Amino acid sequence: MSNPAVRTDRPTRARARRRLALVLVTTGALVAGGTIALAPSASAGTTLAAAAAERGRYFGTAVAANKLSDPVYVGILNREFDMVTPENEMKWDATEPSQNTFTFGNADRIVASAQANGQRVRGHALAWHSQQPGWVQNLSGSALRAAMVNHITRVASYYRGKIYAWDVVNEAFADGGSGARRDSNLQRTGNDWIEVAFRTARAADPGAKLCYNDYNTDGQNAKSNAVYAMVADFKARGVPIDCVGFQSHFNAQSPIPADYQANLQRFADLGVEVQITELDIEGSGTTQAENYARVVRACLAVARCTGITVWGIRDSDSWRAGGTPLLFDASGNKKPAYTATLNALNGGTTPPTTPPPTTTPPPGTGCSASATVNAWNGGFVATIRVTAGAAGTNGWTVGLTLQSGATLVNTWNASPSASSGAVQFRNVSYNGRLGAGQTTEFGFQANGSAGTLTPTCTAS
Ligand code: 9MR
Repeated sequence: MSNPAVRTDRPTRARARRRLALVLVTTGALVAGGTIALAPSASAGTTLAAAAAERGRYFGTAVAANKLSDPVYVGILNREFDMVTPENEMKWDATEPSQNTFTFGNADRIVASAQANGQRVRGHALAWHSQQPGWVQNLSGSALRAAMVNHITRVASYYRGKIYAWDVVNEAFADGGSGARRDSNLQRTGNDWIEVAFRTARAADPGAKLCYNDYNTDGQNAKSNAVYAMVADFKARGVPIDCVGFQSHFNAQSPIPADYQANLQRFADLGVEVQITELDIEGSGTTQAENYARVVRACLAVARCTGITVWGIRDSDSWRAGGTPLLFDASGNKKPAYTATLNALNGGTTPPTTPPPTTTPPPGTGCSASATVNAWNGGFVATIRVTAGAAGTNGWTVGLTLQSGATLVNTWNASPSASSGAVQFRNVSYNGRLGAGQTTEFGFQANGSAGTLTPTCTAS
């Protein structure tokens, strides 16, 4: 987060490259005639964050402010994770305990710790029916709606530029087969409360990705179908939404759905990022380990699944401590689930979803690019699809000219040369090589108007 105004994936990847360089030095990789001989295993990340970064993803954890003085906890946190979600400290009861009086002390401690350790932050959660302070629980109608807008504005403005993604709205749909909204005081202010929350968050923190987050939406069911319909509607109408969070709290009663990956994929196909936001899986030993590996493989198989967050560090830190659902035991030792997660991130035996071409395609000029735009008043998100020609690509650059007054806020899966005017978007390390006819997508968010975007693609 060195420059929150124009963020790309580069800080994380740069960190990963530094870690990789360290691994190469410490493992004594061969350097002959200026060429590094890199066996496949030599690129394996040795921590969750490094391994995930090698795959273009983050690996995060929920953090509790009152544990930041525990050296074992902090040691694991800063060794293994590159994304942090305050577990309770950014919720409404914590940040606005009485109306218009804001308290950010504990949340600030987590953000400061993350920044000091090169980690990004997921903000959780701006609008939710639970963990509301008493004064909110006593409001209704237009007074509650105004309080919600004020809360989102103040909290998201306070952290403006410091948050990778906000869980703008949490758990707004009912369980069971109804596909209805959850009844709550917020819902009773009017069905449009969710889109008002998203528009308010965009105005307050335009550089942050804005997510809808829920549980029991991990497979295709009536609840996830209802969320899917809402996201599709928001995309169609230009309501700003960038990501959907799948909490993924699993146990015997709520196992990993067989169609977990397919469900992530169908949301991704709507043009939003998908993120696994609160992962924990009750169990132990090899069964738990294999379940963690399944989740990791599902995310890696979905190009727009940008990261995984586990809901705590040690089993003893979990909201479900009795179910020992996390990656480290109470003493901070790595469990089999940790090793399985790391191995899965490092590739394991998982077949890649888009196998790289078996021979290096000759350099060619052939690729094409097309743009789709979701605009709202004052900003837009563009998704650019790159398609390789018959020769495939070893790398690509997409050029386009932003309309006067338009400025890049945030770019994913590509590296921009400038933030306004004529911009060259260069591939990042993991999406430059495309086989003949293969496609990949990158995107960006900008302030201002999109106008007509005419991307041109050059392959190398
Ligand atoms: O882990 C959180 C726990 O410490 C709190 O007591 C609880 C209160 O509601 O919230 C837990 O986190 C929840 C998260 O904010 C939203 N999804 C479900 C999580 C587990 O309950």
